[in-house]
Amino acid sequence: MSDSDEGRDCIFCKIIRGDIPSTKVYEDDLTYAFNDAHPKARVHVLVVPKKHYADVNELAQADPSLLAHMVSVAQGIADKVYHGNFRMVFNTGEDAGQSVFHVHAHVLTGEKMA
Ligand code: DGP
Repeated sequence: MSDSDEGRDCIFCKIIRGDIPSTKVYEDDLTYAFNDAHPKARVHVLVVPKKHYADVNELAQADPSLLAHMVSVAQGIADKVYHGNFRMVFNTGEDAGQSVFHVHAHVLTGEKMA
C-alpha cells in the first residue's frame, strides 16, 4: 500500500491536506499541530507528522528523529503558552484509548496539572 493510499481515508491526513478544517497552532515541513476538538486541558494540541504512521511505535521504528522533532514542536508550543511545562501523551492501541490511527501526540498545557 502506498503512502497516499494509507492517507486517503485518514481523518488526520485530511486535516493536514486542509480537506477538513482545523485550528492550526504550528506547522513546518514535517509536522502539523492543531487544537483538539475535545480539549482535556486549557490548551490541548495534537502534534502529528505529515507522513502517515499508524502509531508511535511504528513511527519510532521508522523515523526516530521525526519522533524527537515532535517533542521539540511540543516544547516550542509550551514555551509560548505556559513557561515550557507540558504533558505529552501517545495513546497506543484501542485498549489504550487510541481512536485515530495516525500517530498524534496529545500536548496538554496552559494550566497546572493534577
Ligand atoms: P485518540 O483518542 O488518542 O486517538 O485521540 C484522538 C483525538 O483526536 C481526540 O482527542 C479527538 C481528536 N479529534 C478527532 N477528530 C478530530 C477532528 O476532526 N478535529 C480535531 N480538531 N480533533 C479531532
